[in-house]
Amino acid sequence: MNKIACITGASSGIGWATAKALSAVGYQLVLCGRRLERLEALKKELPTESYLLTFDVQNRSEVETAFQSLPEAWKSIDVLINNAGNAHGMNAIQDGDPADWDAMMHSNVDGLLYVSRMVIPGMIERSGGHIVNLSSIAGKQVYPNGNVYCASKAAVEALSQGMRQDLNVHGIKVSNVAPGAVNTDFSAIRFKGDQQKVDAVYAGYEPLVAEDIADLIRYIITAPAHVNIADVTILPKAQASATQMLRKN
Ligand code: 8X3
Repeated sequence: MNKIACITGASSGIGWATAKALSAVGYQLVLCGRRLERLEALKKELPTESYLLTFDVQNRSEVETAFQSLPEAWKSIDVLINNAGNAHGMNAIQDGDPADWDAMMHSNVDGLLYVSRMVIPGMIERSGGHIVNLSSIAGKQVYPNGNVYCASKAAVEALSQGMRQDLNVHGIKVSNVAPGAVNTDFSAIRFKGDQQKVDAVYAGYEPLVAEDIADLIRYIITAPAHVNIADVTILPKAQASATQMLRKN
């Protein structure tokens, strides 16, 4: 029987590309997102079977109801990719919009916890599994005006370590993936559609694309059973740190 991987935030970007990469190597997929029509479009592109769950990771009761509704054949999740999350706004701390703070902390931190809490008990029962948490270079290095986004990803870093420690005894691998600049709709969401700001983020160098992260995730979860790729930072060649980018005009 094929292994089952569950991907949150599958309706776009890294989640979408990861679904394609894992399906291509035979995984059946539980695809999670808020937009059913996007998940349906993705399902049509995949060579393996998938099951769709629509919910908002920020809403704990929606998360619980969605996972409780999984048919028996889809309950045995082998791999969980905690990908859902985003940045909202980029301001000095005194100018930050508390609604943006809530959105980042609720999706990037609380959402990851709610989903993990629904999936981990089954992994423990089956004495195995693999959780991949999508962090960011922002979780390792704070940068000006990144404040709350950086804090939310620093929390993901801590949770990856904590999960690895608590789940080690149950034979569950936990991996942390920290990308730098990836050209998805990340910046369009962060800057609320301000195209000038979006273009400035990716100007003058070749950023990563979602498929680069998907390739890495595929590698991480198909590594030999005795290997755990615990923590990877993945950057464009032009990027040396959260704030240092080699740009050419
Ligand atoms: C995305 C990378 O550098 O914009 O998490 O924070 S960065």
